[in-house]
Amino acid sequence: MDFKKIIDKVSNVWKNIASKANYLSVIDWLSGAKSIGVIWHDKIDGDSLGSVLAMQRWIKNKFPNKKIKAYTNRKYPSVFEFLNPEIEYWENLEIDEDTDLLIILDSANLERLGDLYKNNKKKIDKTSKINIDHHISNDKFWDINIVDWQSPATAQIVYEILKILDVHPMAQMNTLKNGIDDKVALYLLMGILTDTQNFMIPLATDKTLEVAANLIKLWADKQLLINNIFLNKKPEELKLQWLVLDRIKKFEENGVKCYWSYYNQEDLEKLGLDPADSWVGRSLVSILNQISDADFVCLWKLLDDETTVSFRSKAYDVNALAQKLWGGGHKNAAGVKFDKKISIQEIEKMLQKVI
Ligand SMILES: [Mn+2]
Repeated sequence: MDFKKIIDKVSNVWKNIASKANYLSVIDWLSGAKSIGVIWHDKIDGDSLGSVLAMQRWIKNKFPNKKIKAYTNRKYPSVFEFLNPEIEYWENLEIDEDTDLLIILDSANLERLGDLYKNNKKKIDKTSKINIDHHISNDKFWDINIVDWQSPATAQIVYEILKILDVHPMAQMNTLKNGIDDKVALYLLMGILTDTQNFMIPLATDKTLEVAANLIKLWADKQLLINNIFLNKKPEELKLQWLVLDRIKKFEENGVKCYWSYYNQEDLEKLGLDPADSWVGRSLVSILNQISDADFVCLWKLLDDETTVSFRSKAYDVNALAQKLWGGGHKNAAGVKFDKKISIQEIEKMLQKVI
């Protein structure tokens, strides 16, 4: 073990003590609220959905008399249907007027909430907010901010919080029920598996594996998640993979090596895949990241009215790069969304600008 690792361990102990105080304040806010809303960023992934469902169910278990609702403006990707998620979604969704506390999960800022924020700006601005997140780009300006960019998933932070609150006298007062039941554990494990790409990213540490082990001990069904999320592709999705791999291009600028590829609306329609389903094609950028000499890779999803690009790296800071294009995320995984179609010809020009 080198010296730096020892220093990191010691500073983590201090950090844990400091964050515990912050965790405990969450219970005061929860106890004081009558109607709670849980919201998250508009591109629903396994971590945001898992964190939301876990938080919602834990509050229901521990505070059965409180009203709690999870809201989103976008339908969750169909891959998560096996969970039968209990969330409210439709376009122009309005947050209930009686909501007196909002828990915002896995969202770096209010703009990331997308249309949900646009439609409910007044309500969201005036309501108390708890911010739980792991994006390095998080604004941290809400009433309570529990932000740890060293955590590989928001679900890992939610677990740390719920583990402490579970045995808090105020939570025990309401019910003797175990707040983290098998379903809460399942949702949290889903967040960790999906955001860490099954523990592959550098931020997945011994602590992450320990949390995952604890969740499995609490009866999270790991195999149910693996079979439904990772081993559940339609043949057409593998054909899309073939297209993406066939189109790989190398781009080098200032000594930085990038490999990129794309797929577009036409590809998806030809294959009978739903362009609105944000999960389709999602794992493909990780395959590009297998290229050994890539400093970073990116995959462009070119839809008729919207373009999203996902960046991945092994060490290169793609968050900094994405921020130059008004996006963000994490050091090794980041993304940008444009509200317009971008042509293939424009891609390298954009890359040239930001490298
Ligand atoms: Mn996340």
